[in-house]
Amino acid sequence: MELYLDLFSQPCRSVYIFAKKNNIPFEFKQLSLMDGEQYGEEFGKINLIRKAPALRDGDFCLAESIAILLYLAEKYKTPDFWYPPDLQQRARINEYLSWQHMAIRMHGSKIFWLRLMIPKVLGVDVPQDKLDAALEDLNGSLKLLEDKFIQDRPFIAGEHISLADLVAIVEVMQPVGSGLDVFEGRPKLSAWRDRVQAAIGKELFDEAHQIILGAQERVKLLDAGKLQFFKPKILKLFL
Ligand SMILES: N[C@@H](CCC(=O)N[C@@H](CS)C(=O)NCC(=O)O)C(=O)O
Repeated sequence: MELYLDLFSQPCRSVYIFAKKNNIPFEFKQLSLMDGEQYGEEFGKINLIRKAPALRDGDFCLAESIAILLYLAEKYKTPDFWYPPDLQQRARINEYLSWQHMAIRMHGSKIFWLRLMIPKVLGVDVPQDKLDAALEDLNGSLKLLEDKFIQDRPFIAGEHISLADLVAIVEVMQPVGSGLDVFEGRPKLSAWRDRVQAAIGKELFDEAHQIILGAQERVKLLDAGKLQFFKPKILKLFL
């Protein structure tokens, strides 16, 4: 089985951590998003959506991180706590997985792009009012993560880590990669992060996040000229 991944990407990190943590055998196929490899001919045959992560298992190709996580969980019969059979626990996880795309994911990614990628690609700083508005959205999502999804439980679905926590933590770490400490002043979120990190294992957590936590330095070294294919997307999505 092949997994096409770039650990700069949050959904790639969730798939990577899940596969490694559960000792699922796979070939790591590095797909460099910054080099535009998602637009190459070879990757188009794997995933026409042209996003990472993607999976190939024999003749079977699959896109979308949540679908990939569920495929891996079912195929390799991973421990139940990741996606419990209990109706309401599973519903709680599905609720989080359904919500997060347009909330934490969208707002955390936006901060990462506004603070780090856009100044690099366009050569200009993003206006402060855009940054303030994006931060307000992210703060709103983080508050919902704490108040609605974590509440006073150790993890989103209760006593154990689940796919919901895994998908949540990788997204929460994305703005951190741009130098924004989202844990400051948020003891509940910090304590949850510590529990998720311990459940995953610090070594694996750190390995998966090494690239994003070094993003400020890495982005400085990128050649802006080679990133211009991102410009239309930036103008449409972020500015
Ligand atoms: N809903 C998809 C999102 C995948 C996605 O947006 N991947 C981004 C990286 S985080 C990507 O491949 N972007 C490349 C591009 O847009 O050119 C999933 O969960 O897998």
